[in-house]
Amino acid sequence: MVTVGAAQLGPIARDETRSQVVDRLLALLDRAHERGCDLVVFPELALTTFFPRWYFENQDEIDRFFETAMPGPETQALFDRAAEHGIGFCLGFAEMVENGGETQRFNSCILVDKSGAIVGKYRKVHLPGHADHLPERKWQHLEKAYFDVGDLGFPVWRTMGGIMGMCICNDRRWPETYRMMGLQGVEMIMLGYNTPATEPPWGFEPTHLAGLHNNLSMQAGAYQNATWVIGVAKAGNEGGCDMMGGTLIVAPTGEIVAQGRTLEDELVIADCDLDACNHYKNTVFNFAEHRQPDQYGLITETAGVILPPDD
Ligand code: ING
Repeated sequence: MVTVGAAQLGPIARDETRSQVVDRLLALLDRAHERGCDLVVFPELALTTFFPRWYFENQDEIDRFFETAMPGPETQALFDRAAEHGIGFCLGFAEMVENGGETQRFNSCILVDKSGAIVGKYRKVHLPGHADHLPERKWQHLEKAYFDVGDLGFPVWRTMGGIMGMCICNDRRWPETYRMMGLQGVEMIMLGYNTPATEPPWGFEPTHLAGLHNNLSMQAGAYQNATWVIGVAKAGNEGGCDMMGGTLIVAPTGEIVAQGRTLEDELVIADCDLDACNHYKNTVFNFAEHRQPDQYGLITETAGVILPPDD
């Protein structure tokens, strides 16, 4: 049994300092401790505002939002408090690394165990939006410009008494994400998201669809891979842009067992029995027994659609 605290964040202002944000994360950790949580899941880019919504002229303006060390001077307090409480956590942040003389930038998250050790890292694979500045848009969505595509695949780790995996935001909309971890026996997938409520990257959509697509994606991923899914929002009005809430905890049955209510810092808690995955993993979704991978070639052979020949 893992008692999970989905630690939703309200808006983070563009000029909010790292230590101001870390203070908010510490308050959520303390509350999680009071409530007996084993694990806390923070959102995507939990240390800064969602900066890809703006176009920046030069790189050093963008780099202000990145961490060059994790833990760093301002985030060490988070690791210390979590270890003090004996709570593991998942944290999303913008990661800058030097790799063979080249600077790489990723939309990343880490999994830290109850001792404060980093046991896993994931780098976002599905980067939505557009690579070029689109001045006619009310909001940009420049993740393709600001981040490299994640290069760590979809790993899982044995920790917290189970098999844990992570993904980030847009990843949750792609069934491949869940299945890659499902094929490694994952029992809990943690993810954070920053999702505009009314203005997706391509323009207006009826507002009720944001919630439907959020829940649909994660409930399907959970059920079809017999895993828990923890989805945690950065919510509220950030710099004028309304971000959806909808933080939720989904059981391997696909049922939502706990849901956020607000657009602010909010801890959503549920007792997650990892053994609840076993029924479906051994029956409906016993992959070894029922899947026919030799029939699924297209799924990895092509990125885009291959239409049938014109008649
Ligand atoms: N944000 C959004 C997400 O996938 C988006 C992009 C918004 C896609 C609305 C579809 C609809 O939730 C990030 N950061 O990936």
